[in-house]
Amino acid sequence: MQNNYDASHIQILEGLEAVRKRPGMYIGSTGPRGLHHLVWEIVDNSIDEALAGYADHITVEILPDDVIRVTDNGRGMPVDIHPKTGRPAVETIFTVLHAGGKFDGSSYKVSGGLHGVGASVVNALSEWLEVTVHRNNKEYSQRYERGKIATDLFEHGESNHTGSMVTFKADPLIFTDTTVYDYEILRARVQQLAFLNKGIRISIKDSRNPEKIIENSYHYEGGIREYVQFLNHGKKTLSDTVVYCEGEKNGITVEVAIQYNEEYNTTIYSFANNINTHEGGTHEDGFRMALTRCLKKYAENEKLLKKDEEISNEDVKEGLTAIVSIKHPDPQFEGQTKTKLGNTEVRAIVSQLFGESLDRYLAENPKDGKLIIEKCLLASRARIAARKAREATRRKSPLDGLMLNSKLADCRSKDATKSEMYIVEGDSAGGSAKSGRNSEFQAILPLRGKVLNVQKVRLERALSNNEILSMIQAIGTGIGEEFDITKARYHKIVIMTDADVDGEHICILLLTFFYRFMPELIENGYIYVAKPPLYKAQSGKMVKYAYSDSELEGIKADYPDKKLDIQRYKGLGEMDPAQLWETTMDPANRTLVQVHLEDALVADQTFEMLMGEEVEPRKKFIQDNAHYANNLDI
Ligand code: 0RA
Repeated sequence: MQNNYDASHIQILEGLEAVRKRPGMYIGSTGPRGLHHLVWEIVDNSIDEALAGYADHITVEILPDDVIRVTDNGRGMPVDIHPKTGRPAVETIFTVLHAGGKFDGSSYKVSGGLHGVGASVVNALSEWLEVTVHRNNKEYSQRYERGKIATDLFEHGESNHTGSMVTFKADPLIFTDTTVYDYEILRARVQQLAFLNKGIRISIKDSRNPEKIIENSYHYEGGIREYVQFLNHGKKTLSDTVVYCEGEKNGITVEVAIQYNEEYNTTIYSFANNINTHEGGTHEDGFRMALTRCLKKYAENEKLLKKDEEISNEDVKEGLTAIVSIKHPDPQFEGQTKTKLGNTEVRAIVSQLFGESLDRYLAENPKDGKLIIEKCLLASRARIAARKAREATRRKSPLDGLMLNSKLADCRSKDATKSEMYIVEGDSAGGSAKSGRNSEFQAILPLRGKVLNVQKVRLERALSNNEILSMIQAIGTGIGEEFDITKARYHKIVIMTDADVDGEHICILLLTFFYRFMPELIENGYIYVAKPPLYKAQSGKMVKYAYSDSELEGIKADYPDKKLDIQRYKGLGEMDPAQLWETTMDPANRTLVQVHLEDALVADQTFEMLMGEEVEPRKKFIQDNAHYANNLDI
C-alpha cells in the first residue's frame, strides 16, 4: 500500500510539474486572460454541483492581495479515502491531472471551461491554495503550495451545513505580467453564467479595498429569457413576449430564447456547456435552419406573401436577438479559436426542438406572427432594392470604383505583413501622427467627426458614411460576402484615440464596427488599440512617461529627491510629433493591446448599454471605466 502510494505520488508531482513548465498548454496563456481563467476553472466545478441539483448559491470573492475565494453550498467535495491511492478524494481532485475533469465515469462535467482542465491545474499554478469542505457534519481543510501538499487533510470538528470553499493566490512566478484581477471582467462573466444557468444565484464581491467594497448578485429564474430581455433593453420590441424553447434529446439539453426588436442588426449568441461559441457551429446552424423554415412556412400558409415575394435566411435576421444554449456530455470544439461546436447530431436536434416551439408560438400568437413576417418582408424589400440599385450602377460592390476624398496618408511599403495603419481621432492628432510616424511602414487615417453608430443602421446605410468608407477602402479587404482577408493592406490596424471618455467612446464604436462587419480582422489578430501615456513627468532634461496612475506613483517613488514637473495629457493633440512617436508609435517603446473577439463583443454590448435610454448605467460606466483600454487585453 505504502509503495503503491509512493509510486502514484511521484506521478502526481510529475503531472503538476508539467503544468508549471508549460502553463500555456493548459490555460491558454499566462497573461491576464489565463489569470482570469483560473477563476472559471474553480467556478465551473461549483456550477456542475448546482446543475446536478445540489447547490443553489455560488460566491466569488476577490480578497486583499488578489486572493480568489469560490464558495458553494453543495454537498461538499468527497473526503472519503480512495481505495487505490489511500488518499482522500478531495486531495485527488486537487493533485491529479484530470483529462476531462471527470472525478469518475458515472457523471460528466457539463460546464467544463474552454480548456476543461480542472482544479488540479489551478492548484499547480497557485502560490498556495486551500480547500475547505463541510460534509458529514464536519469541517475539513487542506493546504497546497505550488501544487504540493503542504498539510494533510485535517478534520476540524463539527459543522451544521454542507458546501465547498476554495481559496487561492495565483503564483506570481507563473503570472509574471500581473496577478491583479479585473472586477468588471469577473462580474460580466458571473452575470452571464447566472443567465445561462437559471435558478442559480451567483454573487461576486471585491473586498480588496476595505474602504470600497463592491458587490453584485445575480439570480434569474427566467434564465436566457431574461438574457434576451437584457440585450433588448431600451429598444422597441415587436412583442413583449420572448419565444422560449427548452427540450432534451439523447442526453443533449437545448434552450433557445428569441425576441425581435425594431432595429436592423442581429444579435445571436450561442453557447455549448456555458462556453460562448463565437464561431457558431451545429447548434447555431440548426437554430437558423428552423427559424427560416418555420417563418417561411407560416407566411405561406397564412397567405401573408404578395406575388413574387419571399423570405430568405437573411431576412429573418434583421432585428433579431437570440440566445442558443446547449449542454452536451461530450462537446467537440473546432475552429480557429476552438469556439465552434462540431457535434453533427446537434444540428437536427436543435432544429427539431426549436422548430416545434416556434410553430406552436406562431399558431397561438397570430398577431405577433404577422408582425414578425411584416418585419421580414421589409428586410426582403430593402435587400432587393439595394441589389437593384447596385446592378443599375453596374458595380459588384458598393465600394468598387468609388474614389473617396479620404485623408489616408499611406506608407511606402507594399508588404502588408510589415505595414501598419493608425486610425487616429481628430485632425490635430492626425497631423502630429503624420509628422511623427515612420512613413516607410506606418499609414495614418485621421477620422473626423463622429463615426456612424453602425448598430442602428443597415449595412447599406453604414456604407454611405464617409469615415466608414475611407476605413474599408484603406483596409482593402472589402466587406460582407466579398470580404477577403488576403487582400488586407495592413496586418496591424491600430486604433489610437484620446485617453478620455470621448476617446473610449470612439474606440468602442470602432470595435463595434469591426465586430459587426469585419470580424475576421479581429479573429486574425489584426486589430490593436494603442495606449498613449496619461502623464509626463519631467525634471530638467529627464523625461518619463506614465501609462497609468500606479506607474506615475512608481516614477515619483523612484526619484524622491527630484522636483518633478507632472503634466497630465488630456488628449493626443497635446503631444508634439516627436513625443507621439516616442510614446505611442515607436515599435520599440509603444504599448499595443491586441483585440480579441470577446473584447469586441463586450464593446458591442457596452455600446448597446451606452446608447440605450437609461441614464444610470451610462453614468456608472463613465465613472467606472476611466481607462477602458486597460481591460482590452482580457
Ligand atoms: C459529491 C460527489 C462528487 C463531487 C462532489 C460531491 C462535489 C464536487 C465539487 C466541486 C466544487 N464543489 C463541489 N461540490 C461537490 C463526485 C461526483 C463526480 O464524480 O463527478
